Amino acid sequence: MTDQDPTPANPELANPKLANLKLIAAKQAWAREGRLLTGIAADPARDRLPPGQTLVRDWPVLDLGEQPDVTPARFRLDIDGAVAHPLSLDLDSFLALPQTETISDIHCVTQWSRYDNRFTGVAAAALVAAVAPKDEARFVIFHAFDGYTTNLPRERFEAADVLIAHRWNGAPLTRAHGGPVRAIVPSLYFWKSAKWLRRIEFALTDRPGFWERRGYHNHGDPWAEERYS
Ligand SMILES: Nc1nc2c(c(=O)[nH]1)N[C@H]1C(S)=C(S)[C@@H](COP(=O)(O)O)O[C@H]1N2
Ligand SMILES: [Mo]
Repeated sequence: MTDQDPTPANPELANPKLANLKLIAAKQAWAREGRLLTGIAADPARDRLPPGQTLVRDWPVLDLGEQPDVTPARFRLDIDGAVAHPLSLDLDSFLALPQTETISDIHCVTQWSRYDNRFTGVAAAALVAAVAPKDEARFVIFHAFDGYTTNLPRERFEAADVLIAHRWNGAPLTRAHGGPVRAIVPSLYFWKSAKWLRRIEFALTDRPGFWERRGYHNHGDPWAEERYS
């Protein structure tokens, strides 16, 4: 892969299993063909379901097929890059930060949406206040324990609804859903919400992540149906 990132934390991602390679290739082909695009306009003030989405009640699991076992001992969250005060937190220090609860809707690019997810965690805005990014740091890159990356504009990350979450609907996040700690960015398609979060990097320049380099939209607003680039 044409990886502009440093070496993935997990060598399995650099060398995924055959079944996973096939899945990734299939999704890349969908992106090339513009599958799932409806072109229907939606108004978030009036509608709750973005165009082309279907409501589900369960919570599907989607990832690259390698779910890392992030034990409390292995867990580390670095918040660094173009910041004045970088942080490196173990799980206890992360859980000791002021906690916030949000209720948000999930919109996945594969066309399912799930309403009213109650997440508990640390507000992204609180982390921003703690590390004091430089003014020129316009982008945020999430890095995950499975080697996954995804990018977003800093103003999307700083929004009040963004959470670095460790609980969902009252229970600890399961390993399948990215536990112990994942990002939740409700205003963008769910591929931007990195599971098994390892590092939050503030960057001066934008750097497309795993799916963004494979044909997914760089920004990913579900209301504008920004599925593919
Ligand atoms: N670390 C990591 N985060 C990830 C992914 C991944 O493969 N690895 N997949 C993304 C995609 S494509 C989706 S749709 C959501 C799925 O989250 P869920 O399995 O909790 O529904 O996680 C996103 N975050
Ligand atoms: Mo996805």
